[in-house]
Amino acid sequence: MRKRIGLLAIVAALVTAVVAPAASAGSNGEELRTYEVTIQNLSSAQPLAPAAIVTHRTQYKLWENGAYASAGIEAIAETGDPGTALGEAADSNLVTAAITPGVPLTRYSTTVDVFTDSVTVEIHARPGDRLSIAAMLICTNDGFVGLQSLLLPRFEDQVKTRYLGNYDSGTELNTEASTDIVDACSALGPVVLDGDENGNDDEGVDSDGLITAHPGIDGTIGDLLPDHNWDGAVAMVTVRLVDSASE
Ligand SMILES: [Ca+2]
Ligand SMILES: [Ca+2]
Ligand SMILES: [Ca+2]
Ligand SMILES: [Ca+2]
Repeated sequence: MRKRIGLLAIVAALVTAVVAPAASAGSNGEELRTYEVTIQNLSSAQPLAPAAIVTHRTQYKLWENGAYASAGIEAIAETGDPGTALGEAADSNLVTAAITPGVPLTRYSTTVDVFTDSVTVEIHARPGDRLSIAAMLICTNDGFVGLQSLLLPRFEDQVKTRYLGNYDSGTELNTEASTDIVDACSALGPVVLDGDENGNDDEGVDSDGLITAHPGIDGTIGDLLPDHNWDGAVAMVTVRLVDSASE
């Protein structure tokens, strides 16, 4: 029983804030649509932290390849917590809804305690809205999977499926050292790291780079191993319009 509580506490540390929907939508009389969003972990190497899922107008950017990470994306990439990013999104009048499923995704085809490798949520959007997603690659210094501005399906039962890209937020050096990696990597990852549970140093290894494609895990320079490296896409999203005229 002690082990179970320990795991849940470690995983709960990934989410300090459960943010309500931005919910400014529909105030100008536009109908809200309801979408079903499923995120699937495809990787046996990397668990994923709770995602930030945002519906928004075209001009809004949750994150952008080649740009600086926002404080919210830095927090997602370094700690796994989507709360700051969701708060930033909810403050924008370009955002319709900003939510998190509030659960991590285990590695492909595995279950750890109450957690599994996919999650489905419903989210509201306005006609013409886009969908963006970011979630930490847990066994990295500052890696995340991201979807950028997918145009939502227009017709009921129309399904869109996309792979998420793997990115480095540019905000922490890739030491691959256990002291710099969130402890949930041991709890949910492919191997228990030496030295965990020992926290997560984000300050001593700060960097000031841009968001780029993630170079992957070296597996020899720190405590991370080749087992933590991935080949291709780590996550996939499936989006379906389930109700074109919600309140
Ligand atoms: Ca940082
Ligand atoms: Ca980095
Ligand atoms: Ca650690
Ligand atoms: Ca760190």
